[in-house]
Amino acid sequence: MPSSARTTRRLGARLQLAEYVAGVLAADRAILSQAITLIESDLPADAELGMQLLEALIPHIAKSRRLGISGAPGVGKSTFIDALGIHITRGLGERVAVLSVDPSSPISRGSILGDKTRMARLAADERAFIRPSPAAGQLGGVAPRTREAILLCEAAGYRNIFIETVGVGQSETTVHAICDFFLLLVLPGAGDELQMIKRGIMEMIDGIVVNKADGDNRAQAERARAEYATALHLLPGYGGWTPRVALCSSLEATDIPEIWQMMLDHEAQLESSGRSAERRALGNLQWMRELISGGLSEIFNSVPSISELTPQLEDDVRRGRITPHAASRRLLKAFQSGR
Ligand SMILES: Nc1nc2c(ncn2[C@@H]2O[C@H](COP(=O)(O)OP(=O)(O)OP(=O)(O)O)[C@@H](O)[C@H]2O)c(=O)[nH]1
Ligand SMILES: [Mg+2]
Repeated sequence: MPSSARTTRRLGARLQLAEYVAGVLAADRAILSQAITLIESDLPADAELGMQLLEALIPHIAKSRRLGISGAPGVGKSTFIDALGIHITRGLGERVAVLSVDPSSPISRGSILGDKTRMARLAADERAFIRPSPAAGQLGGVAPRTREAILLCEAAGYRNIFIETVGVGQSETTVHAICDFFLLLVLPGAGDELQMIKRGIMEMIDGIVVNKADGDNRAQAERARAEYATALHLLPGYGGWTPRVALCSSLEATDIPEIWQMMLDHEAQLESSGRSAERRALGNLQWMRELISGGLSEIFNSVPSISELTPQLEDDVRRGRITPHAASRRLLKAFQSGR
């Protein structure tokens, strides 16, 4: 390595493109992590280098299993991923990458630390790569660059990629578009969550795990499973797949092989019905549209008259002096004449 590269690494600055490429392809976890930091950066110079890196890696990207794991805070997502990850690495000899998305709230500072300790066994396994990323205020429940991070992990040869997100209602659409299998973790007392699921996200779910089905919770968990199964049964399913419900104690690592088998069954079913490629294709389409929306708002906000007008109009909307509709029309008009 040239001495200049050593210096930049020591300073925590950027590496050369070739170093990133070689490091990611060699599955060097430190460099993979730095590569994700690069693609998460908003600095223009990083954006350019990040783009070059992705382009250089595209020919090496192999299809992985992308598993989205969502659920309310504290339901046990990290503990579950630790147990499932260990089953896959130690039990099956395959590699696992975990991208856990942190909602960047004050509470979440604890949760990043919590994630590290709750995935302690997996973190110590050399076949695993764990990377928390801030969600940076995105409603999607995914980090702004989760898709790019997935591609980097795929280029590094991770066959299984888990994406841990906190379920916030709306997040599921995006997570669903990114993943091949969307798993929702719930607690034994079904109630509220069942209502939420019925209202909006039922169609997104490929499987439900009733977690913490241990000790005194077991009987209640059984009842919850029956309720969820009834609700899921009303769905038409797709590609010949009907979502399933499983019980699990992540703490005691029970039923983990069965839950992994559920994903494999789903994979086989969607492959045979041709829906697997379709789901990826739709996800890519959504990604392109999101990139266009993002690009358009950048162009919009870079017009001087817009940056001048926006703070005042936002304040007026907040105070109810102008309707959101009228404010948006004024801004769009200013945009059209300002270009
Ligand atoms: N009894 C029991 N406790 C569990 C189980 N799974 C997780 N827990 C506990 O529940 C708490 C939260 O677990 P986490 O794995 O951090 O939950 P999480 O969903 O990742 O939480 P956030 O990332 O903060 O949203 C911890 O105290 C775990 O030990 C389980 O199967 N049974
Ligand atoms: Mg967690």
